[in-house]
Formats: sequence, C-alpha cells, structure tokens
Amino acid sequence: MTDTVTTTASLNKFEKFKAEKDGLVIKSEIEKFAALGWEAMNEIDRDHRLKWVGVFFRPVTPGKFMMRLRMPNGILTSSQMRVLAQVVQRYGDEGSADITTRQNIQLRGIRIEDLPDIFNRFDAVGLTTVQSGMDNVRNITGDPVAGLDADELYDTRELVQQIQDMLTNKGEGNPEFSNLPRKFNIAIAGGRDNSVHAEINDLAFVPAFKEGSGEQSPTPQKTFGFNVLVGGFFSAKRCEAAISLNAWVTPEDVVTVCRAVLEVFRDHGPRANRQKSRLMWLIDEWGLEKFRAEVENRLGKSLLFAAAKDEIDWEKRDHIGVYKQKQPGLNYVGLHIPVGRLDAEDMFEIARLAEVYGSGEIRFTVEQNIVIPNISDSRLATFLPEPLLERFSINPSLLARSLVSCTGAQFCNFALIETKNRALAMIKALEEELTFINPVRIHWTGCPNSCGQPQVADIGLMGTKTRKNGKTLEGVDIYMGGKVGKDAHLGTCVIKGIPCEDLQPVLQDLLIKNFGAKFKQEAVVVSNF
Ligand code: SRM
Ligand code: SF4
Repeated sequence: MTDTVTTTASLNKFEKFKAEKDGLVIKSEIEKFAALGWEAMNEIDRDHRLKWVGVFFRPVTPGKFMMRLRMPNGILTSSQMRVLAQVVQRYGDEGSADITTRQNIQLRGIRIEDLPDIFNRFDAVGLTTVQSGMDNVRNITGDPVAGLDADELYDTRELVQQIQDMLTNKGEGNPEFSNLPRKFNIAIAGGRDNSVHAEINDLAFVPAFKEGSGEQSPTPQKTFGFNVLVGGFFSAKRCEAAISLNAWVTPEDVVTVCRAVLEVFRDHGPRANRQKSRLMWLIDEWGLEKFRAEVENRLGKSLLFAAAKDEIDWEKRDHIGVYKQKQPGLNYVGLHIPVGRLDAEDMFEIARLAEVYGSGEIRFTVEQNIVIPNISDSRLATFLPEPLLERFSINPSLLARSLVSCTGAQFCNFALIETKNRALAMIKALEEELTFINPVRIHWTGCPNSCGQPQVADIGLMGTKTRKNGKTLEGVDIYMGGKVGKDAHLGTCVIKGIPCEDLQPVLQDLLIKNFGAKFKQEAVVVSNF
C-alpha cells in the first residue's frame, strides 16, 4: 500500500472504515436499507458508504438525502432529464436539483425507501451515480461545446466516456478504483479557451501540438495531443494550481495514462492525514521526476516530453447566448440558470425544449448553466420567445451572467454561511445601484472547501464566521485576481472577515475601483452633459 502508511494504527478513521468494508458493497444493500429506514441504519453506512453510490446523508435535512449523478462531459438526453425531473417531482417543494461546478447534477429531497425504484429508473435510461462521492474520481469534465464548436481542437466526448467506463466498469462500479486515498478530479480541454478549468484538477489534459512526432516525413509534422497537468486542487488547508507533468500524450493514450496515474495515487498516495492526501501531496513527497517515472512504470513505456506550448490561447467563453455550430444551419443556445437551481417543472420544460427545438440533447457547463445544441436556424425564431427563456435568459445582466455559487447552509453541513439565495439577492442589490461595462465573475463558496471555486473568480467570496460588536456573524473572506482561460491562475485572499451584513458597500467599492462599474445616478449625470 502506501509508502507513508504502514500500520493500521496510523490509519485515519476513513481509511479504517474503508478497510473494514469497501464502499461499493453498499450497492448490494440498497433494498435492505430501503426496508430498514434511515434512522435504523448503521451510521457509517448511512453517512459515508452510501456516497459510493452517490447518495449523501444531509444532516441539515435528516431523512432527505441528496443524490449526485455522473454526467460525462456534462451531457444528458431529454429522456434522462425527464427521469431526473420525475424523481424530484415526487418530493414536491422539498425536491429540487442543482447543476454543479463539475458539469453535473445533484437531486434533493430523496427518501431512502425510494432508492430501489430510483436506481431502476436510472438504469433504464443509462444514468449512473456510482463512485461520485468520497474517495473516488468525481465527474469527468470535458468541453461543453465538444463536437459543436467550429474552432475546437479535439472533441472530448468519447474520451471522457471511455475514462468513466474504465474507472466505473461502465457504471457498474469498479473496486479497482473505489478506495483512493482521497477524491480525485479529471478534466479534458478540447477547445482553445480552457472551458473546464484544467488548472484546478488533479489530472488534466490540455490541447498541444508536438512537432516531428508524426510519421517520418521530410517536412516536420505537427501531431495533435495533450500536455498533461497534475496536482491541481483546493482544500481548506491548501490550494494549488496543477503543474506540468512534462508529458505529452496522444488521444489514444489518454485512458491508459489516467489509469496509470490513478494506480500510482491509489497505491502510494498518503493515507495518514486526510488534510494531506490529495495527489499534490504525493508529488511533493516524491518530487515530480520520481512521480513521472512511476507513472511510466505503470504504463510500461516512456512518456514523451511536453510540447513546447499548449493551445489555450483564448479568453474563456461562457457559452450563454446563441452560437453557430460547425454543422451548417445549426446553433447551440446557452441558457443562464441562476446559481444552477432547478425545480421539477423547469427540468421537464428543458427536456421538452431540447426535444422540440433541438435533438433532445442537453449539456451542462462548469458555470452551472445549460446548453441546448442542434437548434436549426429556422426553429430559432420560435425557440427564443419560449416563456422559460424569460427566467433562463440567453442575455442575462452582466453580473448575474457569471455568478456561481456552491450549495451553502441550506443543505450543506460544512457551510459557514448561506450562499445561493444570498448570492442572488446581492447581485440584484448591486445591479440596482450600479451599471457595468463587462461581466464580472463572482463566485460564492460557503466554507474553505471551495466547491464554488472562489480562487478562479474575479471576485471570490468564501464563507467564514466573523466578529462585530461582540457578536459572531456570518461573513466572507474576499478573493481577487483569479484568471480563467488563457494564462489561467488562481486568485488570492485580499480582505478577511467582512460581515455579510456589511458586504454590499465593500463589493460596490471593489466593482467601481477594479471593474469600471459606476453608480447609476452618476451614469445618468454623465450622460446628461
Ligand atoms: Fe465539493 C465536499 C458540494 C465541487 C472541494 N462538496 C463537498 C460536499 C460533498 C460536502 C458534504 O458532504 O456536504 C458538498 C455537498 C453539498 C451538497 O449538499 O450539495 C460538496 N462540491 C459540491 C458541489 C455540489 C458544489 C456546487 O454547488 O456545485 C460540487 C459538486 C461537483 C460534482 O458534481 O462532483 C462540488 N468541491 C467541488 C470543487 C470544484 C471543482 O471540482 O472544480 C471543489 C474544489 C476542487 C477540488 O476538489 O480540488 C470541491 N468538496 C470539496 C472539498 C475539499 C476537498 C479537499 O481535498 O479537502 C470537500 C470536503 C472533503 O472532500 O472532505 C467537498
Ligand atoms: Fe458545502 Fe463548503 Fe462545499 Fe459549499 S464549499 S458545498 S459549504 S463543503
């Protein structure tokens, strides 16, 4: 097993319960739990092992579980969306869904007694939740406009599906990769704008051409492949952008490289302290050379060195609006879903729109929005006035457009503050006061776990507790300087402990000083001259 862990005594409590019973065993016990009820369940099964099948006990709403799906490349069909809608519909006002920052969806309000039926429905339409939580590989992200974008360098869809199939045994569950030292994130960028935030994944592939590695030819050949990045992650204690593995791989080698990296992490990753278990900690301990050599060992061949430059040379697109596809006469349309929250009716309606106007396909973005592809030129004029697009706009206001928020206190017990509702209210208040010239990417996250990725934002707001007049209040630490797309880098904390009740003027000030916002009155006065 690991280099750093040799005795059971030094294992943390998570490693101990994983060693006692693999999380995947839960799959065969669902009927039993459904009959037993959540209150009578073994606590470790209920609170932890169920996450191996994507079922999350919510201490904030006991008895109403969350279910996290897997959406390879963020793509689903209208029939799948309808099944997801039916599931949350049965819970009335308590049921809802959230598009996540990993191009994925989570359902809320789930009762344990309904799990057998829900899993049957998922099976029937090819949906899986397997290995989506705890010490598993999370949803694999790919370019949200893969196969649609005339400028793409590689259509990531097939590769993402192949990696998912490899690590989940085609959705059945794969015990080879169900006991990693910690969670693990994989992303593949296929376009020029790094739509997947490659830099914040444990393992990422970014497009890059290699000279002279094609077939022998008198003129130098340029072959397409990917530069490999490793070790990116956020955690409460430490955040790191991914670093180059100094390796370049062809698309054909991507799946085996994923397997090799995961095997190295599984067998050697540190397991003693969960705060120090992500891949970067192993790379720190070994050094990049040794890590790369061990990956080569597993691969059974040498890796080529990284291409001199990668092809990420565009600013990041948000895909909201109407865009021509590479297929003549077809368009993809990005709808803005405020903080990613959907109810059952919305989901049925999105499924209907995708079927009536498109090809029945729906996609998610890491900004928690939706893309409906394959809408013909001739259908656009009737699609755009559809009532749902009044709420899920193709042209939202500049601040709302880029707003991202994690789950926060409404459902997450790690949260130090409420996020989604507060984020929406704050945007509304700021837009009432100010005018903007460009979108400003504001990300909210309820605690230092950083699920809402404040470090990639123009302005990132991280929940904290703060003191004012002798009282403890909900507050935020403010991050700035996150850059996405070309030359992506992480933002840093610039202001600490602002009480949420005092946040609006602080944000106003930042928006005016750094992003060209103006008070509305001032804008009117200026335009009168
Ligand atoms: Fe996350 C744990 C929600 C993306 C870092 N995350 C959690 C849990 C499961 C905690 C819990 O049990 O309550 C949250 C579930 C709350 C709920 O009820 O929804 C949760 N994370 C989310 C989602 C839903 C946020 C969102 O609103 O979009 C995202 C689900 C993605 C998915 O579909 O799988 C989500 N989480 C992220 C990201 C962003 C990303 O992947 O780009 C990060 C930072 C990147 C990273 O992981 O390196 C992230 N989540 C964490 C961490 C800190 C990990 C660490 O190494 O310390 C935790 C806590 C943990 O794992 O111990 C965590
Ligand atoms: Fe929960 Fe914290 Fe993640 Fe938000 S950042 S979903 S509050 S764990």
